[in-house]
Amino acid sequence: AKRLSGKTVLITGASAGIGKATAQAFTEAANGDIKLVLAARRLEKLNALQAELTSQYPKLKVHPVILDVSKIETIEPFLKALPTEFATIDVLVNNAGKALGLDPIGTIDSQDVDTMFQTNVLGLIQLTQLVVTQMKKRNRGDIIQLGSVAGRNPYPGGGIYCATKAALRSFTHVLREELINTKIRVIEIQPGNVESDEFSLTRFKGDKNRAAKVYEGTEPLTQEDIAELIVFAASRRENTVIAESLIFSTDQASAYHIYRA
Ligand code: 8X3
Repeated sequence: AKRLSGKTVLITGASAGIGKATAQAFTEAANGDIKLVLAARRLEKLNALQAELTSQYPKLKVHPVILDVSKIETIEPFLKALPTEFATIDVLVNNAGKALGLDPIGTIDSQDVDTMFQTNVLGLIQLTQLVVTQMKKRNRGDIIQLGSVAGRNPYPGGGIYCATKAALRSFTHVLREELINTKIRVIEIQPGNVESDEFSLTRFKGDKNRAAKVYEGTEPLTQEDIAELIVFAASRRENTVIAESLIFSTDQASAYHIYRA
């Protein structure tokens, strides 16, 4: 889309899953006329993604860079070190995030509590605060948050994950209110079950059988489905904000209602 042309898009968690699919979808939608800052912990994966994308779109500009959003103190230096060409962020996709475990409250590993809050909440807040400051100076920009149905319908076993997504939702809502007199768009995408590269594998700490069970008997959404929605939101007319978007496969109606054939 012409509306994306020449923009700089920063995607966190870009090495796999929804983040990776989002990098691909922006590239295709802009026909390569876009600049991507691909941030994640695993640089090799980002380099491979860069090679894949630029082989199809030689004009595309990609900056792969290491970032662990759970290390809050590294976020400001990461932004300051961006090459000039990539330093003005037009679209921030706060995608990095994870669920760890489904354990009942009282038995949740305290390291998991910290990791989920640091990644899904504290890292996202820090990055948003820094990027919104530059966006305010230009009176433009899109902030796209990866929320979840879990932020709206908390479920047993989701004591921490659901709380992080509810925190994200509240923070994002306040941000949209505070930016009412600007052209900055604040967008929250709330997926239900998505069979992405690593989400359930990470939740169950590598247990493939438990991860597969999440999607058993359903036809889950894919990471590409979510990426399409993100790109759709970012490519609306500049006066239009897809403020919140809850997205399910047809066999899901809430966090508690999943039809299994
Ligand atoms: C992912 C959806 O239901 O596994 O955020 O929490 S769920």
